[in-house]
Formats: sequence, structure tokens, C-alpha cells
Amino acid sequence: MKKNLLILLLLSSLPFRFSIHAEDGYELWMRYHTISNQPTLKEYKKAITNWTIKGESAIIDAAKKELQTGLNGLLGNFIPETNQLSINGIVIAGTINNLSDIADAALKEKLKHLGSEGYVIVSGKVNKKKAIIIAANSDIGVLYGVFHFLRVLQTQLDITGLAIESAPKTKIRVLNHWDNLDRTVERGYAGFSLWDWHKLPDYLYTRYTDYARANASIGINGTVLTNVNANALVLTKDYLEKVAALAGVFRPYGIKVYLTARFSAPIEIGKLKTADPLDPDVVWWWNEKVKEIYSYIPDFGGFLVKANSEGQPGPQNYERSHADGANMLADALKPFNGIVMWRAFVYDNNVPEDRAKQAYNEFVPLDGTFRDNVLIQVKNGAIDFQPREPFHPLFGAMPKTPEMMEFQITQEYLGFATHLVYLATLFEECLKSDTYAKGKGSTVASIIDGSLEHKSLSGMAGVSNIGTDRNWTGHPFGQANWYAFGRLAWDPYLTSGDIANEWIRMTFSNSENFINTVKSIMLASREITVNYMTPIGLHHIMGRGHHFGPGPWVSEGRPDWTSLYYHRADSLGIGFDRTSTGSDAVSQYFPPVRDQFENVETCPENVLLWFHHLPWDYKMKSGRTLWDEMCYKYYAGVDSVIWMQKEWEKTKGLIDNERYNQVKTLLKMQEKEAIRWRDACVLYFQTFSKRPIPNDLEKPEQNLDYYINEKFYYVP
Ligand code: GCW
Repeated sequence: MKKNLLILLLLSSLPFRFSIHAEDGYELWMRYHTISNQPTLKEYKKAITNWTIKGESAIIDAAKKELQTGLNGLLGNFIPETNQLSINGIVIAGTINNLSDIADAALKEKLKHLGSEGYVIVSGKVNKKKAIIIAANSDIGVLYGVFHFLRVLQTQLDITGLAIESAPKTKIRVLNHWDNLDRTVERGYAGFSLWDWHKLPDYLYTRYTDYARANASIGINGTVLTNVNANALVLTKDYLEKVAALAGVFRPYGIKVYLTARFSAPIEIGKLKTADPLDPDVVWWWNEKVKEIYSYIPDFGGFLVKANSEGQPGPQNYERSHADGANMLADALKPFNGIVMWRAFVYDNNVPEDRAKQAYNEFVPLDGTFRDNVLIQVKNGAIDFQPREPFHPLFGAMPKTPEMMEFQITQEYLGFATHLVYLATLFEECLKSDTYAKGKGSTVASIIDGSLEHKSLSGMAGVSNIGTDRNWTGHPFGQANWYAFGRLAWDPYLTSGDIANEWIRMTFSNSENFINTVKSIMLASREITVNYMTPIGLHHIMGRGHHFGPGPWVSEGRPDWTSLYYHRADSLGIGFDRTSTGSDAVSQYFPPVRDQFENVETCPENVLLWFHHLPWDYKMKSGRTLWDEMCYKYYAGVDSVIWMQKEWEKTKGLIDNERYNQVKTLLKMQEKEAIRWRDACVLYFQTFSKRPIPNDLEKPEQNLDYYINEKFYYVP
């Protein structure tokens, strides 16, 4: 006993507090390790001596636990809970009702504008003693406020004059898990599904709670547990009991559970002959099913539906529209305040139309016909989560319907979990895009947060990158994408730089040196990936099916699943003509965006080949030919991965060796894969351009056949 004490004392007196366990990334951005900056620590210790959270509920209990754990960890010693309000340095949290004795008029006034999830954090005085007050209109606001306050400490901000007000700008902030009931995860690269259906409802891993904590800490308030390529089984009694158990774990963190509804469920598990949304028996069946779901999960969020897309059943199987299908489910959910998130990701291989145009063509005519508890969930781009896509033309084109964003956090098309790609810059680029739907300033952000058309329903979904890997996301930097998604769902106007700054500080270190280096890697990483995968607007040229690595030669199967369909390279040139002389997809954008894309002179070069088929010797702004420019981009991509490695090496010793080495190894792998991308693409496109790789660039080591014949087995 004495010996143990001695070891503990010794450890706590070390200049940095090394944790006993390895830095395996499990703690995400909620590490709460003791602040190593001594002046800051001293200042915080003076300002925070005690804490109290008023109120009683499961959410308040969660807030208490978090604040206690966070303060103890960050300040390096036990910070007691107290009932005594006349002490200096107390942190007081609660709903405004529970704080009515101490809250002044100004505070009450502020909260009036912050809604049910917002909060304020202010430095003030209570009984003439210095205090920090975290106040909200509801318990969940208190929990969000507590997380924000801990973030302030984790990022080592000044806490002397706190005056923070925050409220989410979107209402539905959900992760979409493409998790199957057998625990495989579609497009999942971080192990298996977190949901251990076999052991549910009885066995509840602490990981479920940590999942909820992590989400709540960034304001995520919902989770769709199951794959959009849905299995009706999850709607049966046995599974609903399991879902209810998970909902019970998530509830104290303000996270609602949603499920994917397989449109043919009435046939598959209901023994009906049809799933026609206008058939009275089908309507009855869904009404009963929804009632049953709410008997298990009283705060069930609703359904996410992928219908008539990539082989999924839907209303069109019965000659009904997407609105008929969505409304039928919406009516069943309405009495319980449930919602339907109906996906716009639809395209048909029997339709000769440019795939990029199909969602718009199908949905725009339906604007105004959806129930008020339906949101249309639109992917950021019209094709499919490519490294770079122009924003989806549907944004702003359905003014009478709430449109929510679907981003993909999991890196299906961006190198899986071996590539460091900070996606916040991609998200930001899309959110900031001006659709001109109602003139200048009609940004995508203003559409999905509902402000442009004064919508009360709004939301953002992120296809999750989380799995059973110890560090949750496979690549340690995958955590940043989960984090950034949550922060942007809360406030789509945040910048990727500010988010990176927060995340680095909380996840790794507050050392300015470290932050600057790592932030520059993160902010550059997405463009680097675009360069070695799909520069100048190329898209969908990944390996067949699994989408791992390059596959510009993929040519068999349904046309819109081939690469040839997208790059259209021939002896004359390359690119998909989507101007008025081609598929005319540009016409789906509002002017002046339409004209900007239509005109080869004004079309941004980073999406040039998305909209134009251009000759190999087309003159780029750099003065180079298109062919040369393409080569330089591919080579620059690889060179930049080497640059990322050199930068990362500068951080050795600034953080723990475990994560340092892990990232180092992954960057090496990324280099290898970037070279494969570069060489395979340059060699393949060269068969059309018939031009040499510019002299100052090294020649590929392998020939094209080598890359075409490479086999990858059991790619996740
Ligand atoms: O990106 C594609 C994926 C599919 C996915 C589909 C979708 C869930 O390759 O795996 O299916 O999009 O978003 O529905």
C-alpha cells in the first residue's frame, strides 16, 4: 500500500503527467490530462475551487460526472462539489429556473434568445464572491455548457472575463452509421460496428457511454444506428428491445435514436403482399409499427430512408413518388413528433440521363408536396462524396422543403483510414458556396441551417467513421473529422482552421509549435489528396466496388459505375461536358453560378473537368497545357505527402511516442498509396494523350499493366 502511494506521488510530481496507460487515442478530445502550463494551471486553480450543478435529472447527473472528471483531471487535484455559494471560485451550473436566485436580469434576457439547447457561460459574482456561471434553458443546454467550459480549459483560454453565448444553428445533428446487423460496416474502415446486437439489450459496454459523451461534447443530438441499405429486421420486437437499451444509454447525453426504414418492411416482416405507400393495409402497418417503436423508445427520433436508389425498394416500385413514400411515414410519426429524413441520393441505371442531374430532376418537381416533418437529405455534391465536387444543385432549389446536409465523414473516396485528410476544409468549401438561390449570399450553410427560407426544421448528417478500433476511427486524424462534423453541425459558419486549432489542443497538445505544424498539415491535406487522386475536377475514378486506390480504367458493369463514364478521356481530350452543349447539368444551378461553370474561361480550374471536355493541349492559367498541368498536379500531390511527413517529424518529442509513431507509419503508407495513384493515373491517361511526362518529373517505376493487374483482396 505504502509503496503504491509512493509511486503515485512520484508520478504526480513529474513535470508532465504521463498517463499510466498507453496513449491509444481512446480518450479522443476528452483527455482531461493535467494542464502542463504552470502559470495557466495556477490561474485556473485560483479561479476554480468548487463546483455545483443545480437540478435533478439523468442529464444533470451526466453533466456533474463530466464536470467532476474534467476538473479533477485538468487541474490535477480533486475539486469538490459544494452547496455553499459563499466561496470564491465556484463554478455554478444549472437551468435558469434553478438559478433564479443568482441570475441577474441580463443573464435571463440573454437566455431568452438561445432556445432549448443554448447556454451562456459568464464570469460574475455570487454573494460578492467570484464565480463562473453556466446557465441554460434546459438540462441539455447545461450539459452542452459544461462541455464548452471544459473545452475553454482544455484549450487554455483566459477565463477571467468569460462572456460566452452559444446555441446550435441547426436542429437535427446526426451521425449516420452505415452499420449492418452482422456488425460489418458499409464503407467502415475502423473495425466493426460498435453495436453488439448479440449481447444487447443486456450487455452495455462503457464504450456506448463514451460514444454518447463524445457526441454530446460537440453537440451531436442524434444517431441513426443502421445502414441506409436497410434490413427490416431491426424493426422487429427483438431488435427494438436492443435499440431501446442503446437509447437508454444515450438519453442522458441528449442523443436521440433513429432507424433506417426499409421500404419493403411491410412485406418482409409484416407479411403483407405490397409496400405501396397508398395501400390502406400498408399505411395501417406502418402506423402500428411506429406506435410499437414508441412503446419501446418514447423519444424515438424517426426514420432515415434510402428509397429507389442502388437497388433499394421504394415508392416508385408502385408508381408512387418519393413524396408519397415520405409522407406516409411522416404521417405515422407525426403524433409522436418524429421526423423523416428522406435521401435525395437517387439515380437510375436505366435512365440515360447524366447521373449528376437525376436527383434534381426527381426532387425539384416535388417541392411543396412534403409533410412538414420531412427533411430531404442531400449529399454535398451531386455524384458521391468525391475528393472534390461542386456543391449539389439541389441546395436552394426546393425553397418550400427543409434540405439537410449529408457529409461523409468516413473516407470512402479519400483513402480509407490510412490517409490523413482533414475533411473540415471540404465541408467548409461546400457550406460557404453561394448558390444564388435568392441572390447573392444564399450560401449552402444558410440553406441547411434554415435561415434563408426561415425553416424551423434543419439539419446536418455525417456518415460515421467510427468503429471498434481502440482509437474509434482507425487513423488518429480521423477523429478530427468526427469532431469537425459535430462542430459544423452546431455552427456551419465556423472555419476549418479554428476547429483544427481546438481539436489539436484538446487531442494532442497546447504547444504553439506543435499546433502550428500540425494545423498546416491538416489544412493542406485535403487539397494534397485531390492532387494525387482527382485533380482539375476529375472524379469517380477509384477502384471498382471497394473504391480503394486508382481505377481510371474501370469499364465494365453498369455505365455509371465505371470510370470511363466520368472522365471520358479520348485521343482529343478529357472531361465530362456538362455545359449546354453536353449534358447541360450546369442549367440546374442558379445564374450566375450556371454561367460561371458554363464558360470555360470562368469555370474554376479545380472543377474544370467536372464541367468541360477539353483538348489535351488546352492552355491552363499557369501557361501549361492541360496534360502537363495534370502531370504536375499528380506529382505535386505525392511531393506534398512527403512534405507532410517531414513536418510531422518535427513534432517528435512534443507528444507521446505512441501516437507520434502511429501517424508517422500511416503517412509513410499514404506516400506509397499516393505514388500508386499518381503513376497509375498518369500512365493510364497517357495512353490517350500520347504525350510525354514533363522532363523534370521522375518516371514511374512500374508500367500501367502492373497497376491494372494489382489485386486487393477483402478490401473493407
Ligand atoms: O457512396 C455510395 C457508396 C454506397 C452507399 C451509397 C449511399 C450505403 O458506395 O456504399 O450505400 O453511396 O450513399 O447510399
